[in-house]
Amino acid sequence: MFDKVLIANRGEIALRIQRACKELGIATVAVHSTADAEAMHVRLADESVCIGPPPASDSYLNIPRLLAACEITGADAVHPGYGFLSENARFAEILEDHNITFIGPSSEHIRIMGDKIAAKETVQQLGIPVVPGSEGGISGELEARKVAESIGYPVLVKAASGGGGRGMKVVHRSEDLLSSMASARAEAKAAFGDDTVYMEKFLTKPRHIEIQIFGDGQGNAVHLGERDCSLQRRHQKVFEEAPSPALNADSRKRIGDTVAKAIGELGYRGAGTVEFLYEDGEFYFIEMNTRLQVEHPVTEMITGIDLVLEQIRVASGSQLTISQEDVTFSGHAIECRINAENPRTFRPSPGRITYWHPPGGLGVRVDSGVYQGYSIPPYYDSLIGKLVVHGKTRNECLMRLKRALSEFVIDGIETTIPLFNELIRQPDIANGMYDIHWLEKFLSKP
Ligand code: MV4
Repeated sequence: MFDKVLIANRGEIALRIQRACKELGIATVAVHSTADAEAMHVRLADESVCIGPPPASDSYLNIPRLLAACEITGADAVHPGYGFLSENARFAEILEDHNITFIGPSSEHIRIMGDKIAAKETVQQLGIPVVPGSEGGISGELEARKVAESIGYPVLVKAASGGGGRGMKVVHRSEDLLSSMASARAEAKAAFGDDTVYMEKFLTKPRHIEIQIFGDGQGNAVHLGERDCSLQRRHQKVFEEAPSPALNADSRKRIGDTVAKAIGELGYRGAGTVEFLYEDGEFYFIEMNTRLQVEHPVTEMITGIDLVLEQIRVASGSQLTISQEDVTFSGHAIECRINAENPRTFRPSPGRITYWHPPGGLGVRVDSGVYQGYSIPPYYDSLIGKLVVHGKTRNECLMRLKRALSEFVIDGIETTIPLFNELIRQPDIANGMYDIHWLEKFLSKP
């Protein structure tokens, strides 16, 4: 096991990782920018190192500075959290070259899944269902026409280096195909320096359902069920739940077993998420995330498995101690992302928290990195906390969520809490009847 872990992140996830380290008896190193000197993750760590000025490119994303912090403190492993360098294959590789363990998958698996075409080919070969479309990238106009005609309009042109919704173009009619392809290519070139694009059938009203998986890099892998993350705005998730109101136990087991088998064969190590679109009873792979995700607590609440603790264990060379039969699902969990933002426009609202009273009680978990009197700096993501609620049934979970939201008081800044108070009173949400477009439609109503 490691003696000392450096956490290359900030905010609630840095605290979350510290908690797992503490339970394992591992010392923690916080890194921070000058803007984060007063942050909670710095106060709670055993040691801290200032790694640069506020812009992330000069601090949390700066590999030489992070390496220096490892060197100074003698950390033997790095946990990247989510965002920042968590899916940077080069960072994982450099750490390994310096005999520091990257708590995550191999750099090779990060690289494959970062290339959306390679990812799709890889998982398809392992038996995971994918969206019908081009085989690999599209080179010529003739090929584009052929593929579009064979899968039928509407089609979606996606950037190979994209992901998370960047660099996509919907094409409704053959007349628009070539011009849309050209603009998708130009956008991809400008954004990622790579104009490779591929084509898929455009699914018009899917849900976003992702399967949490966990492997030990030695061929063993389990799935921990799904999360329904369909409530999103501009590709930012807002509200996530497990199990999905759209799945039954049979379809959960079928897709879960397929994914776990594939991930085991791949020899994948650590936590990962296989993202699907789900429409008319069918699953279609879109992407795989090779990191711990923001919404991982939803899975922890219904399985009782500490995902970060398991990440650290397998990174230190341990085999998976859980088999698929050991994974049991209990009740329902919902996460609301508490952002320092206007609840209607989502405009960031940094500033001082003059009053902070989080909810408590049975089945209520608040993961946050802030405190009363803390000033939220304007430089980073506006997520300041996550309210995660568990109940025996979805109904009990919703009742408890309503109660917890009513207890939550945050003064001095705007937050997304009022939006959640509104959402849980919508019949479609209460009934679990929503797709990936529901939230934006709701927000566009006067
Ligand atoms: C799609 C799609 C419809 N059809 N692919 C957006 C983010 C990226 N992960 C994939 N995305 C989509 N891919 C096909 N073939 C619709 C989306 C999409 C979406 C997906 C998940 C959650 C929210 C979304 C919002 C808009 C579009």
